[in-house]
Amino acid sequence: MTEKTQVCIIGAGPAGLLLGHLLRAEGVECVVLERQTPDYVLGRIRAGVLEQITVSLMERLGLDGRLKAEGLPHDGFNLADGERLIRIDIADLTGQHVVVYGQTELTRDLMDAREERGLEVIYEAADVALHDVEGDAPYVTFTKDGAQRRIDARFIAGCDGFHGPSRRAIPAGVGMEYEREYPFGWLGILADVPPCNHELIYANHERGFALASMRSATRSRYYVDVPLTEKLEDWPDERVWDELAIRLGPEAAAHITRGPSIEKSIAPLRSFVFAPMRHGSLLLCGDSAHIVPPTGAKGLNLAASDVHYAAEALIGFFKGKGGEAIAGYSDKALARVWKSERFSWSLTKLMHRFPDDGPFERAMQVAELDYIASSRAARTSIAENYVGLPV
Ligand code: RFL
Ligand code: PHB
Repeated sequence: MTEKTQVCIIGAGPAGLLLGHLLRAEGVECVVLERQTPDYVLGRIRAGVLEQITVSLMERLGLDGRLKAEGLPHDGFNLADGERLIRIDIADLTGQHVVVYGQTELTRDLMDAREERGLEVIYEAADVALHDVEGDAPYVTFTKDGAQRRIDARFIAGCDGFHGPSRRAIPAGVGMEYEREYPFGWLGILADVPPCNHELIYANHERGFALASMRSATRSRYYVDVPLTEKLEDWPDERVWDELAIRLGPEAAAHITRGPSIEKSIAPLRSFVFAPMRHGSLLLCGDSAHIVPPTGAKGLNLAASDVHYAAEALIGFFKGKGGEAIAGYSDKALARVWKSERFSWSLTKLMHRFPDDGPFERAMQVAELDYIASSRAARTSIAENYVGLPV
């Protein structure tokens, strides 16, 4: 069976669904192909902090009702180092704020609007493969319910995450991969207990990194960094709570409410960029083109800014601007990607104890934290990166 559309989007994570809705809102035809079921996609607990770009795309779509009602605006966050707590007052320093609203909820809002907005998403699409991406008549083949299908399109948007097939459809030698792996992962737990603080706390402790985050006034999300060799079985809930209480410092520890985890997982940390983000008729968006370590809360927000540029390019193309609209996509997206990569990498280096670090590296961390604590300029630099650089 062969179908025809203007844009075939691969992946129905936040990038794919956002792009699909933005294109449909401007009358561009598209189909989204997703390997997993909707429940599986919603079961992945990931990002929690939204920048203004992500909020404004939801506003533009008129899908921000629940986000406005249930999202928690945060005017600041904290860096903890042993017993001291350095507050980054992002509202005072930048005049902006971030919104704590889970990626799961954002994805659910986009999923729920599919029918009303006429966005076709084919879930459980197996063996997705991209063809002829270099020319102007690319197509995608896949299997659904045992039947082979084909979608012809003018463009393909690769929104299929780090492990998806889109980036791999670009011939070797065309692009360049920049990569840095970190010698630890984040072990995260989600629990239905009130958060220990009304703002996020990123902690650098001699036993390792910890983050206190939340999803609501009654649901907390916490992380500790662990060596990559560690197994989840070795981390019963009590061990995680004990470690959090030490690493987050005495003030936070006094307010931690313990409870059974409803999700627990270990995610490796990586910095990765693939450039360029377009090859012929294939545009890459989100994690398919780049990964940041979660320390800066940038991954989902970068996916949103890519989608902003990709929607502008594709809508421009179909509204008569032609190839010129598409030509600038990669450079525009990458300019913002590299700045977020830098911020995520530098905050990761500042807040984690690396196995090879000696007293000198630790002294550099202490000096930098002292500088941040004493300099409004230093705090402004962190705050403006945290709320998100201009699009
Ligand atoms: P996704 O969400 O991975 O979605 C890709 C989709 O493509 C599908 N797919 C395929 N579909 C069809 N055929 C195939 N062969 C396919 N292969 C894959 C997948 O099933 C999936 O549905 O990528 P997208 O849309 O680019 O979104 C990126 C974000 O998910 C990611 O950057 C963030 O979650 C990163 N991240 C955070 N970002 C933030 O902005 N703020 C945060 O606070 C934050 N915290 C985090 C995070 C990521 C984490 N982990 C687990 C990696 C915390 C953690 C722990
Ligand atoms: C989260 O709540 O999951 C979260 C918050 C901030 C980060 C990373 C993850 O930097």
